[in-house]
Amino acid sequence: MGLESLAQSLKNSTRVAVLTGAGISAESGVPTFRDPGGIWAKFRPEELASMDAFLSHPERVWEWYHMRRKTVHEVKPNPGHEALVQLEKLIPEFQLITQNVDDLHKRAGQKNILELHGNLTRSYCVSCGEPASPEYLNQFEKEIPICPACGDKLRPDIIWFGEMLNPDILNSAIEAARNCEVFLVAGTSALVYPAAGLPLEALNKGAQVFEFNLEETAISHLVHGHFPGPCGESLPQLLSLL
Ligand code: BJW
Ligand code: ZN
Repeated sequence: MGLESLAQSLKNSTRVAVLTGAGISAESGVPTFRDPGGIWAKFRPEELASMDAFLSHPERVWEWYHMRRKTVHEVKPNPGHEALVQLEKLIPEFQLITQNVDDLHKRAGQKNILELHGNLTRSYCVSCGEPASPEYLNQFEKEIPICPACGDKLRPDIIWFGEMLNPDILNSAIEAARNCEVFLVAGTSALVYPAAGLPLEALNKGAQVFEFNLEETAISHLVHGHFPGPCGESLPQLLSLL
């Protein structure tokens, strides 16, 4: 199915959900996880994004997160993020579901967002659970941030491998996937679960599912349409047809 047919389906839809991944922020200058040159090209995920890694090398894990916070602070949302903000305004029931932790959807002006994997600007204490403000966290540029309440280590408010997603957020995402008429998937390799199961939930309930990605992914053979190319171009192109 082509972009024009998708635009027609969107015009006839009241319930639309969109799942995004690292690829939508690539054109802003945020490295992806699994592409050549992406974050995982230099480090294995378990070496950084797990509680085991944090317990054995908290300074290395924080160094990585400080570096990423700096990167996202220096970049801006791109036309892909902006097209989704415009799409939200046209659809009565619109749900954006993101795996990204970079805050760029919010900064672009997106309203209805479910952040499945947390957010780089947030942190909380490993002992007392107290969250720290982004302003407090910003005082730390290299070292391990310390909880202002109890003095133990803060950790990023990010879902690491082997950790449960927030059940309320995940359930809302599953509900949106099951209830929508059209489900768009943009810039994700669709390898990491449970997020990668959402397009399958949508398909099972009879939604039309479309993918925007540079490459074929784990779900490309299942979807109703695959739009190749950078989503900073393809998503605005879709918007121009609405
Ligand atoms: C473009 C583009 C452009 C580029 N335009 N496109 C075996 C089977 C099933 C599940 C498991 C399993 N073994 C283990 C698991 C569970 C595990 C999992 O799924 N692992 C898989 C790798 C197999 N999942 C979990 O652990 C989750 N928790 C869980 O399951 O809890 C229950 C449980 C508890 C206890 C024990 C077992 C289970 C938690 C997952 C949390 C994921 N967190 C991460 C890291 C956070 C760290 C951080 O960000 O700081 O989240 S992983 C990392 O991957 C990050 C991302 O959100 C996530 C998804 O990546 P994404 O966004 O798809 O990026 P890429 O790089 O993979 O892809 C980019 C895509 O964009 C590519 O396709 C490009 O082509 C494309 N692209 N430029 C368009 N311009
Ligand atoms: Zn504390």
